[in-house]
Amino acid sequence: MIRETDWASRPVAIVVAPTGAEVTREDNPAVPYTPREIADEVIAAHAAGAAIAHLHVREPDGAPSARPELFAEAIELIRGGCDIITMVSTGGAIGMSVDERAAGLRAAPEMAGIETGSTNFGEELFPTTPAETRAIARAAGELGIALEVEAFELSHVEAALAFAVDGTLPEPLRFNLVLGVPGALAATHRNLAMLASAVPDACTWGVTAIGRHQRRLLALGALMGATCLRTGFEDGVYVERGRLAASNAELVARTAADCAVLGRSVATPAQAREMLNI
Ligand code: KMH
Ligand code: ZN
Repeated sequence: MIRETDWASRPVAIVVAPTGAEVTREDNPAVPYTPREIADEVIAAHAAGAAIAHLHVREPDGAPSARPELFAEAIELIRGGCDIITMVSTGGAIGMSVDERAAGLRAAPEMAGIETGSTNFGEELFPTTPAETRAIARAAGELGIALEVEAFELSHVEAALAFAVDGTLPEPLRFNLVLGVPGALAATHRNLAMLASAVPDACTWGVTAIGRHQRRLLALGALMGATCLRTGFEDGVYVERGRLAASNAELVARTAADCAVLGRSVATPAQAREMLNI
């Protein structure tokens, strides 16, 4: 955590989430599906300033996938092109079993996201029981994979702190504060302040904001001292009102430019590893 008086003293790590599980080429024709397409988008995003890639994989027709070989192929291709930090989702897609959600761990990423509670997700339920959090944390721990808590609600931050106390989650905790999922916390400055203030000083936190409020919420996060700011097609397909982003790299470049205006430099992957204690 950056002390409030030192808010501009450390660089900010831009996270690119290139494909997610919900957006499709009907939303934006540039959404990558195959491991090669995902890797090319990530390598270009790294060149534009991204330090971390948050990965989901897809079947060739775009359906969200839990096949470990697709994660492994994407990560191998990414590592062949740049030194970005690879992070797999264990949120997966609505309806996946916990085993399917954990499939990416077998591809030896540096990091994985982890859910510490349940929420509505649009019209669906996105459930994660305490037993499922423990199972994913155990699998990641055995493989030496660093975890980031995906917090969609205040209760997810509080549950993660309890999981640190009982030893389920290793410290220091890393939080991604996720705003704007319909059915969960809205993307407002009050909600960001509320979540960030629940994170203890010893932890790091970043911001994800879904949809049209993303740019404003990431800027607020930059000013509040966030360690990470996430962008990419998983979170929104427009670069400005009415204009689709041509690529994930365009979204990363916009975020990097906004950080420069706000007085935050952009972290290299090596700097991000140091800040996140990986
Ligand atoms: N696709 C969502 C159901 C995560 O990556 O951890 C879950 C998700 C969150 O995208
Ligand atoms: Zn995700």
